Amino acid sequence: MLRNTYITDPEIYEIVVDELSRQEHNIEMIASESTAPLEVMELSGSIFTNKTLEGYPGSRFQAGSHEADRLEKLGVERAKELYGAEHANIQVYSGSTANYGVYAAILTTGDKVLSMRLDQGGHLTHGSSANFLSRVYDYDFYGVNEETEMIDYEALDYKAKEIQPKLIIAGGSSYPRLIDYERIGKTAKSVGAYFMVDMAHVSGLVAAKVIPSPVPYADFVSSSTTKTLCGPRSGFILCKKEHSKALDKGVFPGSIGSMHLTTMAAKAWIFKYAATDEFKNIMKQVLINSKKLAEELTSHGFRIVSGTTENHIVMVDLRSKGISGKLFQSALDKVGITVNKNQIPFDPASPFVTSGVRIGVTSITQRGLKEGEVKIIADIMNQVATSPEDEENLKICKRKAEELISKFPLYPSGSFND
Ligand code: DSN
Repeated sequence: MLRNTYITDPEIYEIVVDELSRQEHNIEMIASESTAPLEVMELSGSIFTNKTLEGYPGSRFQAGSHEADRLEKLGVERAKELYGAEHANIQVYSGSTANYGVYAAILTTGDKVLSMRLDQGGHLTHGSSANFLSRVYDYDFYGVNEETEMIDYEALDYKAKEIQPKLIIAGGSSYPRLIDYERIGKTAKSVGAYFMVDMAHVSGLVAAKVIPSPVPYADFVSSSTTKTLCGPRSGFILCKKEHSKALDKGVFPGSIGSMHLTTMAAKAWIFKYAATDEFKNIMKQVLINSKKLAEELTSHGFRIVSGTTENHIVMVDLRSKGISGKLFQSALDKVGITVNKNQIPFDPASPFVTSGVRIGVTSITQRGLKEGEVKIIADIMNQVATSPEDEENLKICKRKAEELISKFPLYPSGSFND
């Protein structure tokens, strides 16, 4: 691995090798993460790094685009085929820039946008006051019902009629339930709004057809490729044919410059792989593992937000255990289980402390862990939560976690030997 860097920059080499070791020896459960197949890694660092290119196949701003044109056309066709979409743009660099591309395509300064609150499951790029776009567009928000902790569709509909937004956004980063895309699509239609779904978190589950797809109902579907899709650090957008010209213009030159052909190649690869039975089986197991985790944690007295999960995310309310998300995240980190603190709906704690954690099961499922191992993880989590500041307890838990994960290699042995 990194043969040349090893010679020219041992300092950087060592950091990367240490990160490989960290991932190998830890139980990675950040819901936005997955383990990229080796091909995705190879392609992400390919010779295409050297190529600068803007525009679209047949209309480029730089010469020497023949191979890149072939690549982009192939990637676009594969994305369309995988998701049954009428049009795809695969130039964006991430889920965030995918969203920016859609905004650039259809919005102008001051336009009203209705999206899901960040602290109830939405995303930073959907209008959070911390994001610069909150100063460009006029965002308003819907959320979840306080009792069910599921999207309050009636309130959403009411709000849409009241504010008459130009765009309604569904999807986000910490919503553990399925979303009724058809229903929100109808609301959008009834007020003459565009409907965009940010499916970044669930795009692998959608590709594998183990949960419903937003594609038939949304004008635009944005996504990153690193989460359940298990691809490179990048993004893409799907849309209806009627919006294709506006979207492509919104992406380039509207919101990005030259494309990243390295990750574009890796995206094209993952779009093919995601149609295989191997990938579909992993996604099926993701759903089984997340349900199992929710059940096991419940049996240990944790409260699961909305009572269960219908995707790869388990949102855990820690108040019944009398600990904060910050403390639990840090204690689990010492044990070698990586999760992130996260606000839960109507959280009295700040985003820096939080009453909850968000747990994802994609990476562990890719490594081959099944229900039996998920139960062991839940048991360890419970033992950590019982005495999160007792170093002896954490040492015992760490040994258990290491013993478990050591049986499931991150990559096949020898993958990085060269
Ligand atoms: N939105 C962040 C997350 O879900 O973790 C990064 O994608």
